[in-house]
Amino acid sequence: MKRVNASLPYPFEYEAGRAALLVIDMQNDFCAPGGFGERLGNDIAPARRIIPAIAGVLEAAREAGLLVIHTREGHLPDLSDCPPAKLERSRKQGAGIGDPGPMGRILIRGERGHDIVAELAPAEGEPIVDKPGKGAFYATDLERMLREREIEHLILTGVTTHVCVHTTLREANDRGYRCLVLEDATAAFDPADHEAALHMVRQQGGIFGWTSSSAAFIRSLRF
Ligand code: TIU
Repeated sequence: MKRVNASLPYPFEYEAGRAALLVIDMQNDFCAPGGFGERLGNDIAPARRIIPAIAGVLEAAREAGLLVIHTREGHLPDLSDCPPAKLERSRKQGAGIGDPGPMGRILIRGERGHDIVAELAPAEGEPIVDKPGKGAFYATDLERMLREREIEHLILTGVTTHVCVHTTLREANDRGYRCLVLEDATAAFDPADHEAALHMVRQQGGIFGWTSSSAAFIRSLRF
């Protein structure tokens, strides 16, 4: 059993063979200029800043043989998997899903904006879960994938802490997974949203799970 001593609200224990690292939506659409995130009116700098921390966690996780799963938010080219409500709001905000942008059509599968940033490119064999929503469980094979591999613990990284990371965390928590959110390997466009989201994880004795630094998690993997 491995143990993250410095996690909050108390030490997080896990078995490496039953843990998976989730890298959530580290796509050009959220991390690069002209993508969905920036066009929604956000500063994408916080999303870019966590790339090195995630790269460090990825390296340690791969070395330890943890299952690594990447997710991407996006829609089919014909928008048939995009709820009208989501589409309407994106258009009102000037970030119309499917509209042309500097990296191809916004938030559409197969376009450059939809790609994971080069620094965090998935390694051969690492599953990529394409999701139409904020949560990684809704309308995807993620749960089957995790059950097949008898995964019980999830380590969450990526963007944005209060939207796709939190939705995935809540979906996972209700399914019985024990979740650790890495504080410096997740980001929101507004740091206040990031801090609030982390607070919500660990309040009430860890109502949704645990949080720790990525260094504390990496230390736990190596000992
Ligand atoms: N991946 C993800 O968080 N999608 C979002 O739309 N996030 C926002 O904060 N808008």
